[in-house]
Amino acid sequence: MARQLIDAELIAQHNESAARRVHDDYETLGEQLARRDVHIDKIKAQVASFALAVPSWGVGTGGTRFARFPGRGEPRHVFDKIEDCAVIQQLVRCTPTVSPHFPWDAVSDYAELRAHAQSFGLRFDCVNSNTFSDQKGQPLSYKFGSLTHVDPAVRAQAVAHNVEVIDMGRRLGSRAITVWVGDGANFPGQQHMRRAFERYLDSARQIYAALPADWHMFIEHKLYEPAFYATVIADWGTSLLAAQTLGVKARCLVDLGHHAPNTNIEMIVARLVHAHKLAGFHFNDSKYGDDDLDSGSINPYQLFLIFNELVDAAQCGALDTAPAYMLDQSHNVTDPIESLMTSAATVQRCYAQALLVNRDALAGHQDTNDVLMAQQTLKQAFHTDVTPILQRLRMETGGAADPVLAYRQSGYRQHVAELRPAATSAGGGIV
Ligand SMILES: [Mn+2]
Repeated sequence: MARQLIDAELIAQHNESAARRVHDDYETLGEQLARRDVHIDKIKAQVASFALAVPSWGVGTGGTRFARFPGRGEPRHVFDKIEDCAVIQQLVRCTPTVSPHFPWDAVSDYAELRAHAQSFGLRFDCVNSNTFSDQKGQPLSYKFGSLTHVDPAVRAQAVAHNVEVIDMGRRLGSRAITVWVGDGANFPGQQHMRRAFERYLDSARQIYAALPADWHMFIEHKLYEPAFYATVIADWGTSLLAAQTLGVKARCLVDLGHHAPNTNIEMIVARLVHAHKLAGFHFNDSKYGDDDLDSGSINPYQLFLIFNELVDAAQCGALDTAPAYMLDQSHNVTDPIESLMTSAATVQRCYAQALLVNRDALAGHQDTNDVLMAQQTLKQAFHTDVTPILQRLRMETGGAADPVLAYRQSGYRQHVAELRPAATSAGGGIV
């Protein structure tokens, strides 16, 4: 039995007060879906197997380049972060894994950390390296790049860090490392663009060579920032080129915020699925750039359309491995636990909605060029409120009908605020 940080009795009472409403709403939705020949219990069963990881850095308050406003009871170290992740999982029941980021989550005893997570029923997802900022005591600086630096000694240091992260991940039971580099140029002429990419490939090959047999290397692209003029791994095309050059264990990770506004991300998904190179996602939302806002807060339809591609690919047998799903957000003005729970449910919601797409009808409309009915077929699924499915699922698995309400009722934040003195300088770790 996993340890529980929120009183199970409180959750039971919370669910009891919601039980009648959820029951009636589920029955009503079931009747609606039955008229479309969709069996609600089958959808619920499919949604039950959906899971996504919470990033360890997500439970701390983020910040911008202007300021960071610390929240109350922020986690002081990775053990506290695991506890906050455990609260999220206890209430939403679709976030059973944590994605750690090094060096911030480095510890002296990885067996102890793994056992700590396991005591809450949590496992570790992809590990993340950091060569985008300098750490105290680090011999060589990444100011002018890491894996692509002109100095071979800096590149060697960056490679060694990634290899070390793989080793830490191996001890934690991870199966993949996500590599994002901020390397690039801020001004024209600063960097020889072709040679910088060749240096990247040379460094990446060394990381790739250190992967255990059953591991993957996820390459995360990002359009701009901190390099404002030219980023070495700027887009999915460069990422795909690198992944294809490195080998079968290398795949492309899509962070939704790492694209220009209005980029058709669902089409990128379709291309990567075609190439058998889709690693997975960092979910977030944005209005202007890499805003790191809560998933679905700005453009939920885009999130739905991404899952529409994923569900179609899965049902066609086009996915050779299941994509890795993770949230990657920065919470500046909300309680991180509340944002992460809401975002997890939002991603889960889009998956459920994508399952409702009438694919036979859609294929028929596509084949007859019935444009209006094709898009209406997608809209019908997107407009369906699947809340009762998500609520019932949570209630059946020990979670809360309304996770944020139950969390607030629990007083967890006030409790940890007393236990955890205010941090003066919590580390970063947002990519
Ligand atoms: Mn990311």
